[in-house]
Amino acid sequence: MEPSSATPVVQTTVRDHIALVTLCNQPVNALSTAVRQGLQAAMTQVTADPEVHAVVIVGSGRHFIGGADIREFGLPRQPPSLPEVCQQIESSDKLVIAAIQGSALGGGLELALSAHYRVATESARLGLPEVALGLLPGAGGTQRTPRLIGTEVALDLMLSGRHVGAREALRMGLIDHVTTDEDIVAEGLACARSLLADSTPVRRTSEMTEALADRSAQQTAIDAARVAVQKKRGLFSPARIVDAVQAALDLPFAQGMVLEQALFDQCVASPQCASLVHAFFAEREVLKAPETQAAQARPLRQIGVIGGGTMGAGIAVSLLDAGLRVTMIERDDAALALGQSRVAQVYDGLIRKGRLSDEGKADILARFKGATTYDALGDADLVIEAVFEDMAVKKAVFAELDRVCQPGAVLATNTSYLDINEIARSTSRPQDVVGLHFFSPAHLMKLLEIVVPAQVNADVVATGFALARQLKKVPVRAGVCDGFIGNRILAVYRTAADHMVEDGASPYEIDQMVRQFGFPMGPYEMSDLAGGDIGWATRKRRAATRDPKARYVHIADALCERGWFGQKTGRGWYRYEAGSRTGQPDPEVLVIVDQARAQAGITPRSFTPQELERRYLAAMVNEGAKVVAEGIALRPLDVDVTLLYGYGFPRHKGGPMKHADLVGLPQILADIQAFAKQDPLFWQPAPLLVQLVQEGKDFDSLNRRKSHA
Ligand code: 3H9
Repeated sequence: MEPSSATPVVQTTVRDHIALVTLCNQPVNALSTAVRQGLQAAMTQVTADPEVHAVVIVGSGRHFIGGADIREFGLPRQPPSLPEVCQQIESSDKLVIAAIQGSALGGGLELALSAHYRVATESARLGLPEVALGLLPGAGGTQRTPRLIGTEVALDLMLSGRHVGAREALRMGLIDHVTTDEDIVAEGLACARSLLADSTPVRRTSEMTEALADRSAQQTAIDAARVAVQKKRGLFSPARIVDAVQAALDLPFAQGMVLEQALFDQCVASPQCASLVHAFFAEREVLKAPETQAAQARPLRQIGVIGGGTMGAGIAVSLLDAGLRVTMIERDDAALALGQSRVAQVYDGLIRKGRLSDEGKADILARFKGATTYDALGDADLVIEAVFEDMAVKKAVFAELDRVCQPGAVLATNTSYLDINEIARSTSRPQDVVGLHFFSPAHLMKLLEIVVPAQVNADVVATGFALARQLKKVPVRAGVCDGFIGNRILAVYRTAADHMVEDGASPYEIDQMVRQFGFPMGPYEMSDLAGGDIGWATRKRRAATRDPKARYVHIADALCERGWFGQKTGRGWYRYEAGSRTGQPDPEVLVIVDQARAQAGITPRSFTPQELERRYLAAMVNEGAKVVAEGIALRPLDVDVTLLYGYGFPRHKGGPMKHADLVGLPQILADIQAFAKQDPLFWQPAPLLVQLVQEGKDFDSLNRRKSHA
């Protein structure tokens, strides 16, 4: 079969009266302008060809279609639009079959819903994930899906954005047939032959009425979705999805399409869409660190974990979940037993929730060993150290690793703050030493900072990235400094919050503002959750090197001196009833705050939530700019991904640097300069921020430059 027509991205061949229209736009056959034009031309051609009785649409490569081309959002629109192409497909008098393998997502599924029949391989994944980009399905998805499968299931798909497997899609009525044969072209053609043999008529989704027949049940589902959506604080597109589905129930198809288009346009123009699209590309861009392009990862089979505390155990679970073999090292039998039981507890929790069987747990734990001597690590390909944050302790561990590990083993430290260059230099193999900074709880948190010391080999860094992929984590490359990307920035915005508390805001107001902004919790709730003693230890460590002229707020220390470490002690910034993880504001804390103000000679003033937010965010952005300028983060987007995945920054605001771009850098700089009038030492504008404002540029302009080694 020779390609007979059209553009290179859409190829059409005809055999035995069946036209095979193949999308060839790797990697995911996104519906770019060229693809839409190619499809339009192909459909025009096959519709006019009397030799063609049916059409099969397939995607080449791994996926059917990954959706509209997200890179085209924001560019001037080129005809034909995707709704027009879908309409042309559906209007065809010749049978059109969508034959789906891999992913059929967003506009890809909408295109398939415009076909008259759908067949999918067993492994195919289908979904309408536009909501995750701040959008709604804008190529007829909000109108055709309810007509095909009813409002309840359609709304679930559109509001969750979840991808469903082919079997579930079949049960829903989204597709007509699942094939166990993965040769989708053969299956699509066979399906077409069979439908033609049975003289099956075309079946247009837009004309279907059965799924919406019970209007009252359909309306009930819409009403329930509207209530659920109101609880999704601050998100723009979900309410519009519900409005569009309401139109599917109330209006003729053509009018529903007009409304869908108008609502889609509102979503595309929203800052949330810009932020979510930024997050989508940023989390893919972080994978392209220079070392991953330059070197091959070393193979990983056997991993050592030093330390069975909360962090070590969480790391061990993460590794076990990825199918790796793990040996945990602790200093004695009792500590080892405790570490092993922490790991087992995670799996017992899953068994209690019905998500794991006893046999499943046994299978996992068969790959898990413990030892009290480092000699057990002789065959480890990678060792991750997660012991107490103390340089002498860490160096002692690395001396042992240097002694026992095979040549080429990767030696990683999970330190949050310490100088990894110094740790590396203390070994005879600094080229093998890297930072793998997990976040607690390590088996759940997605972020993994890959910290790159001066002497490390590129393939060791690449191994860190490969490990992250295996663990299903999001890796971000970070340079060595106190706190790397995330904790360094956290220290600064937390300090800004402490200043505001001492100046007159209550910690509860700040937490509320931060939650209102979209974080899951505020800095003081976070401190109570993590344990105030952790920050206290860090502050003590830094005391000797702290600039004596820098403002220092003593309130957190005063709480720690009373033994108020947060949830684990029942008191911290909040009070916790026995067994409760929800804190109540504590009047005694406010008395301590008042005393601190008095001691510092501060007359408290009030802050509006907007003022609190501007200071908090400005501190975050300013330090983010310094981190980028120093090369600690490769680009602003690396800062964004770090804050999104490790610190709860709301995804629909894109990360601090994207947020700053949307607010406008001149505004952020003006704020910092105004704050600097009270405290010029703390509020020193980042030179990079000043430069970008002078040049009229934004942070995103730095994301577009090539990453460099
Ligand atoms: C939509 O459809 C709107 C319509 O309702 C209405 C229109 C009017 N566009 O993830 P991967 C790139 S909105 C452009 O590593 P995988 C991606 O950036 C869309 N580019 O592959 C990456 O580029 P690079 C609704 C896209 O195999 C490369 O492809 N659809 C698109 O692990 C490989 O990506 C979605 O939200 C796109 N649509 O996973 C689905 N998709 O190599 C978004 C991917 O330069 N996509 N790229 O870094 C996905 O979820 C996954 O990519 C998918 C493949 C599951 C398809």
